[in-house]
Amino acid sequence: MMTIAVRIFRFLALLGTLAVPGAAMAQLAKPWQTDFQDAATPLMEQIISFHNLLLVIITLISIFVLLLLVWVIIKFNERANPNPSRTTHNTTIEVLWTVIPVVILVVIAIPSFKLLYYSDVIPKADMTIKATGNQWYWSYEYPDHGKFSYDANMVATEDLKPGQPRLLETDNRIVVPVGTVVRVQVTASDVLHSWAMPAFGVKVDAVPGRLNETWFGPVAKEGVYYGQCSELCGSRHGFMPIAVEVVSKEKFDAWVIEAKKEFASDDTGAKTRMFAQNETK
Ligand SMILES: [Cu+2]
Repeated sequence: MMTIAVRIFRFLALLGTLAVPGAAMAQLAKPWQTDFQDAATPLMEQIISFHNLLLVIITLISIFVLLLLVWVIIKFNERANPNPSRTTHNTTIEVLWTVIPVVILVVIAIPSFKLLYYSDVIPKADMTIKATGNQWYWSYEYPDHGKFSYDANMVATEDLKPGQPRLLETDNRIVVPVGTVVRVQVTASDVLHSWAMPAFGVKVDAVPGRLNETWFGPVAKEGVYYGQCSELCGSRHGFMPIAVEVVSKEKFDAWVIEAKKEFASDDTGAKTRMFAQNETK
């Protein structure tokens, strides 16, 4: 039963993705998508399996309630049952309809708390990135890799290169090595923003004057992953996307050397980055 419900959902989601030509290895929301993006990290895998568990539970409860309603309508309407019973108490059924929901809630609560702590407690991270939300772009720092920082502005529709998704591509991407656990520190310079990356299972508020922390990884596959600001932050809220490029360790080291030169110290002007021109593989 569980797998059937999940399969129906996955099939519908697949129908949605089939309609999109050539989106290849990039991870982004697709037109008519109904399900999650594919998980790129262990955390997102767990979020999806928890979602699937809940989906089965709510489906079963809904079907059960529907059947009860149908049963009552058919069996106990005025015509079928002209002399209704005068029963007001039934201890057995009252105990059951108290205990069973409690058991269901416990079944939900245990994996829910496990998942909550797994996502909240930051494991030993291999590197740190600091993301700052601005109206309306993100800027990034790599405190472990030297003093450089840069801005990531959305690529306007008319400037898109073939393969670059509209409203999601940035002129400078975040670059991280594959198979790495990354700590992300998130803050904002003006208003509330939110750094969200669906394939990683990450969404954290960017609050002015406060440093929030989250983490992602290890990302198993190289590729480009897309997210967006997920807190209403002003008129261009929908135009400050997040693009994370996961590359090999060697490519990352080469990028760091290049980025140090290009984005040295306080130069945060948006420039075209070394790999930014590589369209989504
Ligand atoms: Cu924002």
